Amino acid sequence: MSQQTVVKPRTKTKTKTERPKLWKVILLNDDYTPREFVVEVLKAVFRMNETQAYNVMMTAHQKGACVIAVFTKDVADTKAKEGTELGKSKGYPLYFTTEPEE
Ligand code: TYC
Repeated sequence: MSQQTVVKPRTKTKTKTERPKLWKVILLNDDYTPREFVVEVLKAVFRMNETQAYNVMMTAHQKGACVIAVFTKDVADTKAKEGTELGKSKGYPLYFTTEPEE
């Protein structure tokens, strides 16, 4: 008795779901916001400890900007706004911006 293998063609289509792009939150340096205040904002908004916050603040201070972390777009926008608003509430030009990750 001969055997035959029947191969059925695939009919279902698989949809590949791409992961959402992540966005960087970037801290920009300025000449007026006190260092200690920048550290407090980083701790409050980005849940950093004192050392992490100090290092990020100093990097921005020395290089002009520092990437803080990456988030989904919504979260990145919200956190950047929160940080910027905290500075504004004290009359400081502290500024956080966002940018898509490559
Ligand atoms: N450059 C500010 C100062 O000398 C401190 C500072 C650091 C401000 C980082 C903003 O993102 C910043 N007082």
